[in-house]
Amino acid sequence: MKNCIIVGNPNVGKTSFFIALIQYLGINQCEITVEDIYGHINTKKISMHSAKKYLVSIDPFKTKDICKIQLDFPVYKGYEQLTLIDTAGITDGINKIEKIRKSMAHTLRELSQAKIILHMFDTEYVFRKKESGISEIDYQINEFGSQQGCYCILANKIDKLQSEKGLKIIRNTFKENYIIPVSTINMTGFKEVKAFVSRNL
Ligand SMILES: Nc1nc2c(ncn2[C@@H]2O[C@H](COP(=O)(O)OP(=O)(O)OP(=O)(O)O)[C@@H](O)[C@H]2O)c(=O)[nH]1
Ligand SMILES: [Mg+2]
Repeated sequence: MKNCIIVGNPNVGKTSFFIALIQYLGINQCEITVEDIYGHINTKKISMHSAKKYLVSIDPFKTKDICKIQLDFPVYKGYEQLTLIDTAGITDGINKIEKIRKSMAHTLRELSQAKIILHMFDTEYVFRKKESGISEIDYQINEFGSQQGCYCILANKIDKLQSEKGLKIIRNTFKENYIIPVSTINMTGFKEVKAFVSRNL
């Protein structure tokens, strides 16, 4: 089965987007498989409403386990089976907290096996930090994804003030890549993401 992974720095909006994309596909309740850093696997039935409540946070490093959902993804003439994967945020350097270090290693392992890569940025954060808002690990994910093929950048939080300026910085930095501006709050960009995933299945 093909898989599609959502990766990026902490707090860029990966989990919010993961849940919103599932909802956008018309799924309101699903089975989420949670894989923790010790290799324990737990499957739970969860409504998208409670998923948002429990899995999203304003604090970074909220997601430490890998969350997967298997779904029938709409393609041109029907459906293809797809595993959609939400991951722990990754940053440069070696984090002091062991659990965070292990969760990042887990994310990188999943990334190396992914067929479709959605690499997310927070446009408003990039605007605030300018070019330094794009981390070394982002460049490395970009290089890996660009070689791998089915890779696109999601420029998230485009609803925020000044986010368009952050988007411009991302576009100037990654000129060769397909970039989709997204807002999970306003539900914009989802049609384009769906089309991108669909044509890579
Ligand atoms: N304005 C705005 N806020 C967003 C958007 N997407 C997510 N957020 C907010 O950003 C914060 C982080 O969202 P998460 O979905 O937990 O981010 P994450 O990338 O999964 O974070 P980690 O799991 O910690 O790596 C939350 O407060 C969300 O409500 C968006 O499109 N627009
Ligand atoms: Mg998360």
